[in-house]
Amino acid sequence: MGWSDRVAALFGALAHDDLTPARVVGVERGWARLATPAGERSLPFPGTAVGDWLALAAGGDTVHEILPRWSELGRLDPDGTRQVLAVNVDLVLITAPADRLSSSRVERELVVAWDSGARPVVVLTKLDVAPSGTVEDLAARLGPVEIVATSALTGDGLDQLRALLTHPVTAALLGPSGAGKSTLVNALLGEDRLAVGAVRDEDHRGRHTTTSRQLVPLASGGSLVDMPGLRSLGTDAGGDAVAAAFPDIEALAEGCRFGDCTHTVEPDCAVMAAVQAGDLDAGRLDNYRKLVTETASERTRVDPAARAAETRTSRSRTKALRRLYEDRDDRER
Ligand SMILES: Nc1nc2c(ncn2[C@@H]2O[C@H](COP(=O)(O)OP(=O)(O)OP(=O)(O)O)[C@@H](O)[C@H]2O)c(=O)[nH]1
Ligand SMILES: [Mg+2]
Ligand SMILES: [Zn+2]
Repeated sequence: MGWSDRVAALFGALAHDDLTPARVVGVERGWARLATPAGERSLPFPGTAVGDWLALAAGGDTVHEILPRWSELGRLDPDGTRQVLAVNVDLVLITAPADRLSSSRVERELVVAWDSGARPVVVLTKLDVAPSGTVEDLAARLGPVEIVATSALTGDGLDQLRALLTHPVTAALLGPSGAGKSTLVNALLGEDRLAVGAVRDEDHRGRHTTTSRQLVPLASGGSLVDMPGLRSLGTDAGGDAVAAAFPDIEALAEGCRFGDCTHTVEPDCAVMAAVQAGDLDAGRLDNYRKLVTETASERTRVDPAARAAETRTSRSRTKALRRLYEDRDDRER
């Protein structure tokens, strides 16, 4: 379940005998479902999230400590409260269904994913029903992010996913209801373990089949958090997460006349010039502006504790970004 040198070091730093490690694989109404060396068990323990590493005290009946988290995937729910979805995740798999593709939703999910401290990978699902050119169009819109095109039906792209999901990687599936997240987990498992539900005929929306988050170990060595599809995905992400999701616009902005150009009304705006020249999708720029405004206004409402947490995750985010660019350099070489 993702035990690694990093977790061993965090655990060892507790300098306390008689502790047992455990990983939170499910959370329900104040109870945490745990994977422990002695098997699965549940403890009444609120305040934890799927993916947490715990140190259990002797006997294993009480939680001595929650180990420090290296990433935290979260959202602002519709009433503005921060909801933690999964923690200690290395990869966020953003599932985008070909039968109901929304590039702006994927861009929002990329911002949320970068803000978590984990690395995002876009997973196009239902490739078997994708009109031709779907992958190319999506890649053109999203710029330099990794995209894996999959079909649970034909098996396309599953090996590519398995290659990402090796030990000790923990990944989380983010995406709308009906995107095929649980179907993908079943396909990777090779068995129908998780419930899946048909989408509505008229608009291909899902019916919210999955109702709780759970961490599932895979034969490829990694583990995967299946999540319920989210209707809304508000975010107070930091500016660097927005920048990471829109590296093309950030690069273009270097050429604007004003350092604080908003790419709306300013003269000599290199970003608007790129749209005019057909080099940048106008919808992408609109969505970028929207996300910049939304995240900035949400951030002004956050409390000091949230701000401190922001500083903590930004360090791992920088590392994740550096890895992305190193990966890309490797490929180009
Ligand atoms: N054609 C096709 N259909 C698929 C594929 N993957 C999933 N589906 C269908 O999409 C529908 C939704 O799949 P689910 O796996 O339940 O979707 P989900 O993302 O888990 O949805 P929630 O649990 O509601 O968030 C089901 O009818 C699946 O059979 C695929 O690769 N190709
Ligand atoms: Mg599901
Ligand atoms: Zn500009």
